[in-house]
Amino acid sequence: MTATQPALNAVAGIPLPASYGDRQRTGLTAADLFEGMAEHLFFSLGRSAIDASPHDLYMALSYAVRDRLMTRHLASKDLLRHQQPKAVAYLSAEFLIGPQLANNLLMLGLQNEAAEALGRFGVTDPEQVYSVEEEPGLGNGGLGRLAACYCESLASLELPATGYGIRYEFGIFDQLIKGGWQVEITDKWLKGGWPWELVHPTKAQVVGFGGHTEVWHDEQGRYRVRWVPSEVVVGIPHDVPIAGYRVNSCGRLRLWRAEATESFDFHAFNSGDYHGAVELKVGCETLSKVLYPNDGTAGGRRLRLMQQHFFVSCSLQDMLANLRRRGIAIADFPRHWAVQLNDTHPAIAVAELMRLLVDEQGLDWDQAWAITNASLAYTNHTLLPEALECWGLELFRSLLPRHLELIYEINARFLQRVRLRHPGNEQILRRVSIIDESGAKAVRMAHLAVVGSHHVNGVAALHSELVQASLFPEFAALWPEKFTNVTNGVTPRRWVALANPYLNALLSESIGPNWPMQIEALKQLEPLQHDPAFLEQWAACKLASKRRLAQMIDQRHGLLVDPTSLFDIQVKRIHEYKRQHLNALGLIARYLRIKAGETAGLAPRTVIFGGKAAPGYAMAKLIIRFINGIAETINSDPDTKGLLKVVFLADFNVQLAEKIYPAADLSQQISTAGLEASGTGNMKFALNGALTIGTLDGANVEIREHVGAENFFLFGRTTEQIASLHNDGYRPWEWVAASPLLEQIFALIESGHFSGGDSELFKPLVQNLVGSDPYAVIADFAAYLEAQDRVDAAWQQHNYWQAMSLLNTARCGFFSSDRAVREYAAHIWQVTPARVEMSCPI
Ligand code: F58
Repeated sequence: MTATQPALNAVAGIPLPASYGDRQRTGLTAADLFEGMAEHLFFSLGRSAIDASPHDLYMALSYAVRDRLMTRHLASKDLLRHQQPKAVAYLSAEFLIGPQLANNLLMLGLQNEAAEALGRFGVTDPEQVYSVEEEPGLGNGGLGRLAACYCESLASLELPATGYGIRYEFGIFDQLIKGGWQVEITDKWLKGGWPWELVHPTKAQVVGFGGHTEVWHDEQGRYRVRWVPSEVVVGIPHDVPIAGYRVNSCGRLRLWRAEATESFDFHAFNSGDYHGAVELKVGCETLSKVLYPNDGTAGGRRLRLMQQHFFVSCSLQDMLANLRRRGIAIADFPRHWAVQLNDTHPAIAVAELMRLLVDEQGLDWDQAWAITNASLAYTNHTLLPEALECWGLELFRSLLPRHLELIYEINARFLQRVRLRHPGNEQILRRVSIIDESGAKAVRMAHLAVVGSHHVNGVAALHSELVQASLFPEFAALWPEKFTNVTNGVTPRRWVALANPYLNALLSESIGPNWPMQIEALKQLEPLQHDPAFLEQWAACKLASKRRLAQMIDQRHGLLVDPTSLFDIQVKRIHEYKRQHLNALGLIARYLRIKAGETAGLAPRTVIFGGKAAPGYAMAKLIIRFINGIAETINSDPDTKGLLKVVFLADFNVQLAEKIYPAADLSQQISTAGLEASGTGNMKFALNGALTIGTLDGANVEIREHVGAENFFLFGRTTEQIASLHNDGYRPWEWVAASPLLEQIFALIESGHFSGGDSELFKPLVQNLVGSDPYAVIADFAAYLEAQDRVDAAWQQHNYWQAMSLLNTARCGFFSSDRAVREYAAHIWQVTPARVEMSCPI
């Protein structure tokens, strides 16, 4: 690569740092990177090259790469200042961005140069340096990872954007497996220093909590309300540059860290409410301490609401300050910011923006409401009732008294509209009200988000239909144009180009090196399904990824697996609706078949699981124990040799995922129909050429449509059939009694065969399945086994399998997050690309 110095001065007009132009800061050759690293080793880290550890080299290279992002970052900011394009504010309580170094090298086109520079420090395998990076686990799963993919696509498509969130000091826990059980360990991702963030204390914002409201009248005699919080907390922004793929622009993730102010609530203190005051003080200090695992337990709910308000308020104030700095009138807020609410976690934005506009800026209600409504849009990610956020009224009032008043006003005006449409229908009013009065009163955040947004979208076609038909039917009737679908997508840069270097090389050679930004080019692979020589290359790529994973399994778990066996993988959060236990029961059936000597037609398999259970979710943790019990029994039984191995890979995270998705032959997407909103792992697997065994759920439906029904192993009841199963009085114990196989499986489990003779251990799981089976595991069991038989049969025909695998990759371009982000941009945000003109080498 030749270094082309960006002509920043001429174009952007920003004052450049004195050292700009220094090759070690901005140059793009291996020699430049080497010099940059040497400088950072010495001056930023105080280390000499001779005794630099892999971590030192990681830090030095990261700083050198960050230098190169800075020119792009500043040029992008400058463009915003001068051209004033509309920008996206993506509000999300979670961003699971994964390791940064290797990804940024890919984005800048510096992978080879970095490898060479590291080579000059004596590093033979760059992975040894890249793998020391602690990834920021600032999310639980799919929702947080989606936010990260969208930030990357926004940057790559040159759409101006800021992702706003929380800089949790402790992210999602690290998972150990001990004695087959999940053990949670605190995630200390910041302990070695994290080189990718820039702190901006001068851009701090102040956020209030508690206290009371007061009425006053302004100079024009207008009725006004002011909120007098009892406690304030300061939000300090930490910015992470988000590189676009081979473009000059650079996006931004702005994460807020909470800091308590000096003062504490003297008023509450003096009035004798010492505990109240101290509690608030402690709460403020711990606001950005820890990410909440999604276990829905009551403990810590107060802190979670505080976290939500904290980052939303900081972010909205930041957007307003940004307009003020640029001399833009408040009325123009919606012309400059498209604010996306990633689920209901930031839904307090509806009330907070109203408060900022009405109370602080003095706008009248209608004007403020028009701005709020024209700015906000809401994405729903779940239909599960337990995941729909509601806040008890008393908790809400004690923390956000002014917001509750505003919500009552918003609700009153909204219900008035509903009343006009449905005169006398009190039932409808009760159903749609933002305040749930059916039991202990509570604020329904999803209703607040729907009322306050101009668009509401689900995340896959089926899910969006269900959002309208079963979750918000009354709202959809009232505002049909508000509801839409944007099927999720994943970035092909991280999930194929970076994660799968073997496939990346083959694709670049066969369809051209620009495929990561021109994903539809994957279609050109289709004719190659008939080319046996190409199919051999295709199979060789897969085998290389499987060998890499096999090595990792050996290193981490001391288990040898055969890379030529069928790699059958289910990785995702552990949850009953995702039905890892259906997979586990299927494994026992396979084991019994092997024990009975009925092995004809069985494909040798390595069945791999991975995923974390919420710490408070006992049944999910028992499912992990169950899988590990089965694994132990099967792996130690000589009869299974060469036919079946089972692995539970501990601590599934982005780093591990990058090794897993490329290595899969079969992807298990087996949730109960109607319950998985979309899934995104399903897309990562398919893009990497895995075939799916799956139900008609979430985005599986669309994956199957794209790849073709003949290249997808479908099974199971549909959403409607699941509903009628339950409506007709589902009695799973009768199904078990009618199936000799299921009887045998449960008898074996109850005998303690998978629990070292302990016949009690899995009782709660067995009782749950046989006694109620809320997720229809038993009802779908026979169909699942039958689909697995089809998998075995297809695996026997090597070329046929490889052709199906190729078609999965070729036809899944639709699931690129670029497509999804373009849909949001065109239909919801109304934002267009803003090109940073500086010559950037590719
Ligand atoms: C996931 N939701 C959906 N929530 O389950 C998945 O189908 C979808 O593909 C994905 O969003 C992206 O749209 C999800 O990950 C959470 O992790 C919540 C975090 C906060 C607590 C409640 C769960």
